Amino acid sequence: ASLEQAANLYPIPPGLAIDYGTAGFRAEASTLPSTVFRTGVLAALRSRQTGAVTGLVITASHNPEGDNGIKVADPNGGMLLRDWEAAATALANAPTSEALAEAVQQLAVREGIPAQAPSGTVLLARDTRPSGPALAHAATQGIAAVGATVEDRGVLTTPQLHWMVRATNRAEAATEQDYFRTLAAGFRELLLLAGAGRPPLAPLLVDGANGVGAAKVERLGALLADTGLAFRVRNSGQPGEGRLNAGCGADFVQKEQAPPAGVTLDELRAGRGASLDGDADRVVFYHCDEEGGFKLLDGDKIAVLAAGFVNEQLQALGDEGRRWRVGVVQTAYANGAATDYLRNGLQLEVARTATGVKYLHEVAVQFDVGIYFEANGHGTVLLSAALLEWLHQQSKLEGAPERHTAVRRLLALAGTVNQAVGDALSGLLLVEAVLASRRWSTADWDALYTDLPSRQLKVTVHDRSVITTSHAETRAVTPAGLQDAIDACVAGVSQGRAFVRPSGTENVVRVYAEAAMREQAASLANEVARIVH
Ligand code: NG1
Ligand code: ZN
Repeated sequence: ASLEQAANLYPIPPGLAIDYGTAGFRAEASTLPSTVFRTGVLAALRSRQTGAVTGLVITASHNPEGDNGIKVADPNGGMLLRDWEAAATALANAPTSEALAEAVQQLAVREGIPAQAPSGTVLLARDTRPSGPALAHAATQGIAAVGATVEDRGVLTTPQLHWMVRATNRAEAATEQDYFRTLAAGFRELLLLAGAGRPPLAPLLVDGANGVGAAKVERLGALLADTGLAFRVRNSGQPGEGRLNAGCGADFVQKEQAPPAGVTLDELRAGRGASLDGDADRVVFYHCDEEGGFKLLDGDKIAVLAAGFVNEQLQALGDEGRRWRVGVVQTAYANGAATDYLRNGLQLEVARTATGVKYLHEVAVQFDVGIYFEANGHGTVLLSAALLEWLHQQSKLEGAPERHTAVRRLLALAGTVNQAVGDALSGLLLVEAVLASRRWSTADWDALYTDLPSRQLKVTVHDRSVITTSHAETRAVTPAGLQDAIDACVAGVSQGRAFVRPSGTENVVRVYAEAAMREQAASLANEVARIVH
């Protein structure tokens, strides 16, 4: 009865039809209280089932300030188990409080969730959106309505909360301070191992998207000031700066291939820049190239940089090092030139999955070092438990200095790089540390391979679900004839590639095209968009 009573305070808005989607619920904020309350219930039940803490983050990531949403962190710190996504959608859409109670009952039976103890614990956080506090309250009420405990961690980035869930369940120190200390310690070690001759770190412009990441980057920077690391934060969200994700942030910069508000090309001549998204789980880099143009270094470039570094360390460990499997996981949006460089330049295994980091993560954990980044900058580097244990053993043995360095570098990487989910703050440190170790400029990094020109378009259609795909979304299965028509457009285009897929987060169909020449990529995208219309 108490669940129903509590749920009555959060009635469903008329006509609501909401889906858990690729990375949680997302909508205009005023429509969300009932959904957030019910997701609180769900996260509590998942905690009770597993006897471990789960997490909730109130955020709509790179979407406009008026939107909000909620993401669930599973006990391992990753995203909600996929089997539970349908349950999340069912609870959110149950038309009445009675129907909600019934859906909860069914879920409890199906999943074998104990009725009593353990009651469950949920860690809660939110980004800086004005609608955040009220929605956090709704989540708290949902968690409490099924007798679970909430630990409100306040304003955090999405990856910070995921990191805390993972650490808590591993019985490790799990406060925000511990998070910063762990990342910073790994970075310090990597810099130390870069040796005495390394040039000082160049200042890095960081576009905080006017979101939660800005203040967190400042804190991380303060902790590492003595290393020479200097973040110059723009779009910090302070009074006088712009609005969240408006004309700035990783999504804007990646899609527009242009500098964010508050950053000029001139400034980029003096050093590189990086943009975070609204909840700081994505990061992309950029600089001003020799011709004076804006040049993006996206998630593919980060993956290549990380993969080359990891690979080199394992090679330095000889036959024993080489037996560990390194794999890079990409989506269809990965630039063809990046895939080619990984496979043929670095001779690494490349796997391809559908869009959405949860799919990439699932494949990445099957490797000893799994590197995954979406082109949009969302990703991480995961080291397997077996590899980490071996590295710990190796670190205690005497050995050649190069060997020791390689072992320590890989161990340090596992601390610097968030092992739960993709994390923009980790991404900043990873890139700075690898560039320093290699004594590379942004231009050196960028020169590893040249992106094929590409173009992305959005097409609004009456019903995007008529498009279904196969082969990691690179082939259209329905409607009949669509794939043949796309093939006909691509035929004859030098290095041409194009695909369409329904977005999992917006009511649009996305079109992607790449080709040897910029004009060809653009016209290929336009032609394919015309077919979809
Ligand atoms: P959709 O809307 O399904 O394309 C977008 C991004 C994904 C992922 C999710 C979740 C692109 C092309 N797609 O998904 O990579 O980040 O949002 O945030 O960038
Ligand atoms: Zn995000």
